[in-house]
Amino acid sequence: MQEQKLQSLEIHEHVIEAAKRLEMGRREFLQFCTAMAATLGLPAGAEAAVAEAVAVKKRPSVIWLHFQECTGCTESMLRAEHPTIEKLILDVISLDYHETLFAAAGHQIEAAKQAAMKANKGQYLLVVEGAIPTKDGGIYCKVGGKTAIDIVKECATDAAAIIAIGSCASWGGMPSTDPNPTGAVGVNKIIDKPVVTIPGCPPNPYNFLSTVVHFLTFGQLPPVDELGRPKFAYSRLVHENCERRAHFDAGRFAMEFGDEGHRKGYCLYKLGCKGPETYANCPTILFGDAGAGTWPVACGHPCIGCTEQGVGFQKPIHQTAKVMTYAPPASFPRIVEEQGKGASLGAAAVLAAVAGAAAGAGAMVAKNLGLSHAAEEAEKAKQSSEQKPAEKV
Ligand code: FSX
Ligand code: SF4
Ligand code: F3S
Repeated sequence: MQEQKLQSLEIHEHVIEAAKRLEMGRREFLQFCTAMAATLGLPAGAEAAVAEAVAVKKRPSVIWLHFQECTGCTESMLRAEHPTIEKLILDVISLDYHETLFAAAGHQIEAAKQAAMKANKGQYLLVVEGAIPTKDGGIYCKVGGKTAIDIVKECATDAAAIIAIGSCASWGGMPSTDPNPTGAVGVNKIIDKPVVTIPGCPPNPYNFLSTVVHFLTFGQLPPVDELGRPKFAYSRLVHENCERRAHFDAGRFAMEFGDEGHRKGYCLYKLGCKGPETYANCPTILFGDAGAGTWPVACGHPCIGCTEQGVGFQKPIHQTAKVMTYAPPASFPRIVEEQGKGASLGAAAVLAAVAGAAAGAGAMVAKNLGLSHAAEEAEKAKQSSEQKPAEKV
């Protein structure tokens, strides 16, 4: 049934055009839309709405501001090993102002920003990267003679939605580390509109892309937790999906960097891993598209809790984490829809909160995005030749 639906979409002219524009195969484009729908926790069939939105809808204008930060958020979007992720991001949005990426400078770029805000009044997405210093009237970060505080307020006034990208913009991040000399805070401390936060230092570009695709498909940003983080990405602890979890449960720990336990891939809890108190989908979504093992713990470094306010950049790296899942919680969330009332697409957009396993499915496709068809075929051939002797036994 699903297969048939995908086949009928494959010959849709908008899908053909979109795939061509993105230099992807039609099947690859639809796989991407299916993965995106799964990542967002949408019901079966939603990939058609996602495909239509990406293929047909007018790209939202984006005003992207930079304040106190290292530009790692932008770098993580643009430095994918293969060009696909940043190509997708730059295809689904119309980037009308971005200080790092724009060739223009000075009055020219200021004028471009004002023109974009005027032309897209009430419809543009405001993306803020970096913390906002509040001490001494906000003088520690100024652009074009205006403080970061004034710029955020000005740009937020007519924005349709606001995204704080990275831990700095979400809650102050690294610039707010004690003693926080500039009084750095997140965007939500400056304006009183809702702010969707995508923390991480840097954040995962796939989470940003999924958030924007949700906005494009449904005209609103995805459901968030009490800290403003999209639930599809931040509802599970790193510890829940960690590949070293069996070692934690069995009491096998690395005690020092480079010791036998570390070399064998044992759990990093005793080296200060904050996975047990950090909500993020790093182990399922991974970073870059280099394949398995591209996230901190898999590389042998403890999670420092970079997505978690009060943990990342606050708790010492070697301090052991508060374990929140030692005993099963008293109640678990429902994992199946009640019989009789199928969720509508609109309702699912609002309720798309429980996406732990689905995010894994999305990650698998995300991981493969950009790999050439030939490389995939070669990998498949290799796997099947490796399997053959075993079948004979
Ligand atoms: Fe850097 Fe972004 Fe960290 Fe902050 O990411 S990667 S310091 S979250 O604002 O540029
Ligand atoms: Fe993984 Fe860290 Fe949890 Fe160990 S403590 S299982 S390394 S997340
Ligand atoms: Fe950050 Fe921990 Fe993920 S350090 S990138 S939340 S594994």
